[in-house]
Amino acid sequence: MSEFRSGYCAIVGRPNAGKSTLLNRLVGLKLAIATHKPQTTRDRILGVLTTDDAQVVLVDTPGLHKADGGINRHMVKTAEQALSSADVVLWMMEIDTDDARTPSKGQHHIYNSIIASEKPWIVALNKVDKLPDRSRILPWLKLWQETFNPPILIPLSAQDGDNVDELLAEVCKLLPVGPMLFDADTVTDRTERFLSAEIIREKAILETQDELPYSIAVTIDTFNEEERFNPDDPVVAIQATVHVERDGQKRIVVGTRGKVIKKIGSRSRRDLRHLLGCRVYLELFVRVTKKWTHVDHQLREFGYDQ
Ligand SMILES: Nc1nc2c(ncn2[C@@H]2O[C@H](COP(=O)(O)OP(=O)(O)OP(=O)(O)O)[C@@H](O)[C@H]2O)c(=O)[nH]1
Ligand SMILES: [Mg+2]
Repeated sequence: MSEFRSGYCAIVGRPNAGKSTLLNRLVGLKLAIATHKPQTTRDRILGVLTTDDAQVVLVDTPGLHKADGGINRHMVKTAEQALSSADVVLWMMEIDTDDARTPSKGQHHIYNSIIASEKPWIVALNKVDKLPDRSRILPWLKLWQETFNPPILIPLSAQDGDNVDELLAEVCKLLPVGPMLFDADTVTDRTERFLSAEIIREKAILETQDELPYSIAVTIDTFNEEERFNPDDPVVAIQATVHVERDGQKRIVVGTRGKVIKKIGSRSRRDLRHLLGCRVYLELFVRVTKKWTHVDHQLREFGYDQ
């Protein structure tokens, strides 16, 4: 029998590549929120996957982008730290057009960080399902092979699950031999409180447009589990605040006659019920917390403390 392997695999890449979607797909649970908006993930999120032969601790990270300070700085630092403490680096990029696109400056920057880290690495070319015909993948593979010469290059679809098992097998081979790092039944290091706030943030992003998503933060004010184990009617009661930076943004999140915030609430409730496994009372408040994305103490208060 082969020896048990375990370790951390950081999933890094440009914003919107599909990192969080892949984490969820591999773990088989929705741990990380994923939206069409770049820069959705703001924190490191672990997803633990235990098989008979290995335990992979997947580390979802914020997209690597040019950071101008504040929340962006926190995001990039978080991703860089995950990369430097990983055993294996999985670099995800997305196929966004039919024709192979020359890797950008941002991609070269990521390549340099990976090489500097001296870790084993794999490149995943995500979103192959977007190609009208699978043979269109060949120019992408050729271009990426010629530009970066990665030791392993795998085309896949995190959304459909195509080739995802093959990727996982390659990651496991690169992990060091070692014992489990987490209990076999652990799936994440994040609390239900954190995951609940993220679900609400996801719905707020999906229900609003343009630049607003970048200004949204969600805090959980109360998380009452008193009735959670009541066999007749288990329920968790949550009060949460959606923070925005300006009055105009508050008006958008609330919507005419509260239409938007109500929609955010009902969509959140559905996912929260799934996460918590019981009925959920959810009360949402919207508050203007001026320029929170750039104010240090506010960032810390919201948990963005890198
Ligand atoms: N067609 C297609 N879409 C995908 C695939 N994987 C992810 N997406 C979509 O791409 C968008 C971004 O996905 P995320 O998983 O949030 O990407 P991310 O890399 O985590 O993004 P950030 O957290 O912003 O860095 C979402 O709308 C996903 O549904 C895929 O395999 N195929
Ligand atoms: Mg993400």
